[in-house]
Amino acid sequence: MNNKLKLAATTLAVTTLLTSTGMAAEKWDMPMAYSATNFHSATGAEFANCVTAGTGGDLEIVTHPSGSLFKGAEIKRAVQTGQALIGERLLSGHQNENPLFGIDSIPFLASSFEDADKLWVAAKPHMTKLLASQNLHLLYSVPWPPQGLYFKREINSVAEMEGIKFRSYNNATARLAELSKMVPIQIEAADISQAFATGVADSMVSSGSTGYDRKVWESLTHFYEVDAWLPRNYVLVNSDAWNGLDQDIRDVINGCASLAEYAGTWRAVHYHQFTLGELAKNGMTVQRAGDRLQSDLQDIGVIMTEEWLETAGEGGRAAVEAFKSM
Ligand code: PCA
Repeated sequence: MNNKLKLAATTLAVTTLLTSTGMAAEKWDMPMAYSATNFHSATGAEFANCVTAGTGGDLEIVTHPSGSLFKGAEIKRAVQTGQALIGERLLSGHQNENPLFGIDSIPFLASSFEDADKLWVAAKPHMTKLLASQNLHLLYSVPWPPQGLYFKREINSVAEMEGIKFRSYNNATARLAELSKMVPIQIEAADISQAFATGVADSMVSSGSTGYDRKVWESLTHFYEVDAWLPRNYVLVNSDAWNGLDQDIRDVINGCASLAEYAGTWRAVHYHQFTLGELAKNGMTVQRAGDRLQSDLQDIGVIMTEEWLETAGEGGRAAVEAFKSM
């Protein structure tokens, strides 16, 4: 066979194969902000496989972790505008746009997995509505493990935190820094190993999971369990793209989304203890915050809760009321 003929034969064979196995009619790239090894990214990858397999390849979803397609701060806009049709984002990163996005980051309002689930149930209708008004369809949401404090030295009170450079990831974390007289610096999780290694920041509030994923023991020494809140990641779909799908495809996506929410939450619970153990194994001091530090932080929590409720609007306040009555 000459080369042209060979090419034509190969093309025909490939086309026949793809047609007979159900060729991917549509491909959606799914930007995600956190490292591939992170449990949210692993859950997202399984969700994507579930949809691809469940639709027989009619809709293929391909995840792009580590902010490789869009950085965390860009993902929501990318999905809103259709540059990506699906993506995962820490919505509290958009609290300055609407306080409701920060409902999961109010210190000590919901500080266990159980309460975080209840808060999610209470907030979901309001969040769904808000996102719908922004051309976004909310698919599923998974919590991060409880947030604790990382430092480069022993800390026993908020007074001892004065002047420390503090890595923040949303409004609430920046406000926490201000109220404790630290210096907030907003940095995406993907960039924190570098920030700590070069002294751009010396502390943060985050989960054991992020400390483990980013190997922060290379720079930091102490993790204090505070259980301040459990922020959430949310998987969003461009509303036009969602509305354009056949109902049977949407049914598959919804099924995979429920599974992902359940599996991701399960992972968060188990990953929490595992990652705290790993921080300790790698030389960090891991312990509950002392009474003084904990009560200082509770005082800050009271201020932040009041501030949030003042700005939250009816939807936010109704969600908090509904949560408290559960
Ligand atoms: N990790 C993310 C958000 C919350 C968490 O535990 C971060 O530090 O950016």
